[in-house]
Amino acid sequence: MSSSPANAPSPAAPDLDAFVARVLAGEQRAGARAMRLVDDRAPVAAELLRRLHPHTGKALVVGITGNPGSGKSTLTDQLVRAYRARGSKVAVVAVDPSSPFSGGAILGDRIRMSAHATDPDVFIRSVATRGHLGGLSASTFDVVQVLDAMGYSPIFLETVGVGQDEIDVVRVAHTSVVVLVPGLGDDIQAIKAGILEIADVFVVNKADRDGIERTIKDIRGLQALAAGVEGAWTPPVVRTIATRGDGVDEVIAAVEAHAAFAEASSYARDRARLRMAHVLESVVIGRLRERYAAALGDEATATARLDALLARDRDLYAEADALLAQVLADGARTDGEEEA
Ligand SMILES: Nc1nc2c(ncn2[C@@H]2O[C@H](COP(=O)(O)OP(=O)(O)OP(=O)(O)O)[C@@H](O)[C@H]2O)c(=O)[nH]1
Ligand SMILES: [Mg+2]
Repeated sequence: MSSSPANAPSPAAPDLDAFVARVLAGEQRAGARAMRLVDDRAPVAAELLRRLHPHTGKALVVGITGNPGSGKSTLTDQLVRAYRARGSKVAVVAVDPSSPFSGGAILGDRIRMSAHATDPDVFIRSVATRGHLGGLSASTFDVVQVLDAMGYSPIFLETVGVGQDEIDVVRVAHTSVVVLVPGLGDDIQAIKAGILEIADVFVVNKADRDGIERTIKDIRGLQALAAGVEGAWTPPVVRTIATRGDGVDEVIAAVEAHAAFAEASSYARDRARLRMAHVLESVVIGRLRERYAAALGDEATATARLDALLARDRDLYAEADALLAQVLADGARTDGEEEA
């Protein structure tokens, strides 16, 4: 897996040039193909991403996180509508950490079935866990890179839940919107579990339901508890009724205020650096994992290795060093091939 076979089909340089140009021109079919290549970890994917990278960093990437059914897709749909009305090219990446399907329809469904599905300036894509040894944040980042290079902005990342996987994915975003609903004590527990750390904007959706004041009070209470850092951003709390589009303009104002703050403040630059460190680490670890899996060998070889370790026939640390040496040697060889 790690060493791309020398005879693997990969577009010749002129083809790749033309292909990259089509992606950069924002052609949807070329973009979709680029994402598939990246998804399948095709031999050409690394070179493709390398060429797109200088053209990225322009998009506003907005994470939309929250418990199942909180209204993320409904809100995203409204945000897409509002940005389309301003003439922006908008992308939605639906991330489902629990789904084994890639490019699947699970989360994207509600948006895909909406009016935007036929709009050529709206790109909708799903990302799932299948086969992504680099983890979800690395694969999400790759998809975002392609969309960014294609000229989409904003790019919305819709993620289910508030667990560690989701928090990792949300780190790819510049601005994270956490969607809560009234009357869920568990929601507040989830906030304590780490969402406070990532929320740049709180949306309390379903404001047409009872208990909204209580939920807002709970969020404020948690914010007061969290030690205020000098120069830090205090996440605004916006109430919405996503089904009616109520409060959507306020969400956009809050998101853009955060983005402007992020541009200007050193605190935000530190956070951006942390985010980049996280992404860099995910990409490196992902590549190492792939090479490690290849070095471990097929199932029979791996089983024999592990049994030898279990029987103490082989030394664990010597085995680890040998595997590491092989991983690094494979890496050197693969890099050589890619440049050839
Ligand atoms: N009453 C009310 N219902 C809403 C509101 N926003 C969304 N809903 C409804 O809540 C349900 C779930 O909305 P979705 O947008 O699919 O929620 P989601 O967070 O994307 O759900 P998952 O993707 O399954 O996690 C739908 O039936 C919506 O119509 C709101 O502001 N008020
Ligand atoms: Mg949804």
